Amino acid sequence: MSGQPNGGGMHRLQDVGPRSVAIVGPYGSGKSTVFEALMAAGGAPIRRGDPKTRRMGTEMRLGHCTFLGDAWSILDCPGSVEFAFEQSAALGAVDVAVVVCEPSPAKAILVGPLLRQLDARKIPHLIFINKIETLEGRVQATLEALQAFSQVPLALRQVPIREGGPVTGYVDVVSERAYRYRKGQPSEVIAVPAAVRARELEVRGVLLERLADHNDVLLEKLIEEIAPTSEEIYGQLRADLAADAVVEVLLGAAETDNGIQRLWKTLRHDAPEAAATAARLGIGAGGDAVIQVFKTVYAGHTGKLSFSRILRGPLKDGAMLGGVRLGGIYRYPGADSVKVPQAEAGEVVALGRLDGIATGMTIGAAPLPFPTPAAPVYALAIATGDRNDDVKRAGALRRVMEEDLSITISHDATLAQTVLHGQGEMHLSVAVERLGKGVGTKVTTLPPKIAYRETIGKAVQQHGRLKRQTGGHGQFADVTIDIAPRGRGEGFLFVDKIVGGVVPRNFIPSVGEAAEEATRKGPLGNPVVDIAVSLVDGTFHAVDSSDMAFKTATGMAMREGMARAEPVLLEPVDRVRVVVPSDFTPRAQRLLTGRRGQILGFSEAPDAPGWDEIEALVPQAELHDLIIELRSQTMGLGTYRRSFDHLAQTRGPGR
Ligand SMILES: Nc1nc2c(ncn2[C@@H]2O[C@H](COP(=O)(O)OP(=O)(O)OP(=O)(O)O)[C@@H](O)[C@H]2O)c(=O)[nH]1
Ligand SMILES: [Mg+2]
Repeated sequence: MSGQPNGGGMHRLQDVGPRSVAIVGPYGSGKSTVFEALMAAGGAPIRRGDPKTRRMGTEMRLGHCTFLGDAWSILDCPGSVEFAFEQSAALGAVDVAVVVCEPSPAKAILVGPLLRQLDARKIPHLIFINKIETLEGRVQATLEALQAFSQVPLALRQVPIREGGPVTGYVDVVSERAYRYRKGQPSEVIAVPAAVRARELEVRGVLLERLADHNDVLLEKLIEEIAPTSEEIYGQLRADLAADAVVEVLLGAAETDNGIQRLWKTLRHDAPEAAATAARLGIGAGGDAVIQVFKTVYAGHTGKLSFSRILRGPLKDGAMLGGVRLGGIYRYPGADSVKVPQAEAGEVVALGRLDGIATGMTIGAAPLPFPTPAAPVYALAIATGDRNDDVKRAGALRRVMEEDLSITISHDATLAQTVLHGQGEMHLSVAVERLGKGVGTKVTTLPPKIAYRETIGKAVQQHGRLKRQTGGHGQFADVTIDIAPRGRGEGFLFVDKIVGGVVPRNFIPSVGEAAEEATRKGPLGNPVVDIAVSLVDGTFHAVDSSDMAFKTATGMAMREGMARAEPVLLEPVDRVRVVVPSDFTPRAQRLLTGRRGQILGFSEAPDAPGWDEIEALVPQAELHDLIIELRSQTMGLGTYRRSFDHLAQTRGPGR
């Protein structure tokens, strides 16, 4: 091995304690490949390129390894927007994040939401431009495209070397050493090629300028054209990363291990120590262990596992955490977990049997912030199975929600349906699969039913009469009611207009109740809304009249009357706020109008410069698969929120 290029700050590297890193980035950028390459370089016996894990990542993966004597916990996060909450949750559990992306300016926009989140949460991060051998054009173009989405200045740390064709190596602009990639081996040191010398100096100049923004000594040296020491550069890089003041941008190709040693060394030198992260979160040293749970999993044999960041340690197995006795601490040195007696501050581990302790909870200190899942954008009803499974199913549903806070469940008694809400087809299919395991049978799903309502188009008067002679005494009641439409949203109203006691006082409430009960199912089969029912006349019998008889007579009058009153189907219409990068605004508008949407307007999205928010009124019946089309037309970036707005007259579902 060549000498330690990063000699600066050596003494600090003794005993920094364990640290944690999250590998994040858009779908398919190579995060799992980076994870595996880092683990392998850290001596972990991990299978590389397992097709099972190379399927679209749907769940976070945890690994533990050691690089040059430092212990690391690594989180491999899924990249699909449908699993964005996994990334958000993981980001709160680490000292540093590595944003993996592709060397393509056109794809930089996919990293935008993540960079915005990292800046907003002040999470130290660096960027790893992966698949560098596929680079076309200049890396500078990708850098500039990425910069447009980062509030914090980006600084390229490496300049690619091309010997005629694709990228074959790089110059590290801090050490000013050149390396040629070798497949599956550490890169070899070569002389800095003359062709990249000028570019290297330029990129180094930019990096130094960025660092000098936060360092007067460095700034003075730059002005006086004195070369800063490596020590000064490394020190400032570390400080700027910790403060999220500069984002280092590294290059590589994880599949062939290229750039992985450089990435590891950068993490080792520049990532904040766990104590600094704890301090950033307001957790002081000394005292009982502090943990935050960021993910819960029900694993077959181990039972409940709470993936947690240890913010203050040590944490010993069997310790009391929030009144619960800890039943197992697990690390993941390879594909399988191992049980350990103790874990240290800075680690991410799985904790066993923390009953009653939920994702997001902080134990041992005041609650730390935890991200809130995005509003659901896709829903599926689950087919009602065997009644006997109800209890089992309720338990399984609860666990599905515990395992994934971005899944919610609603139950609509009127429609007799249970609905799962989440972030998309893939997201829900994972949840449904888990649900199936929980109940022990395959769970089938269907599009949720729409909560149609109905009302009437005109006022009618209706007479209803019950006269029955059965055995002993009979049943008698006679009512005349007016049924009239009311304004949208005004609800049901019962009015007593009886004069002269033609219907005795004590029977009148029963008439009101029966009228309201009759609105549960109107002539079109839906609940009836926005009508007024007035009792205007009636007769009674001193012996044969009863509450029951008046209810029956009213029910008959309601059924006949409503059917004659021009029943009208009403459909729920939601207020929808679609958020897309502004380039996609016209498409999103077309999509909404194509779904019977009425556009109310659009404006710049709050907290998302360059994005628009389009507001529209759209019938719920058109929203079921809106997210699928929206994503397919917006590179997966578009999203929306919805809330019920009003009921509108419609020709019905069979239009
Ligand atoms: N050309 C090239 N392809 C790569 C490189 N690294 C990864 N890939 C490929 O990129 C694809 C996606 O890799 P993954 O590691 O699964 O990507 P990911 O970011 O984990 O994907 P998700 O978890 O689904 O978001 C795979 O086909 C990899 O073989 C690389 O350095 N060069
Ligand atoms: Mg992956």
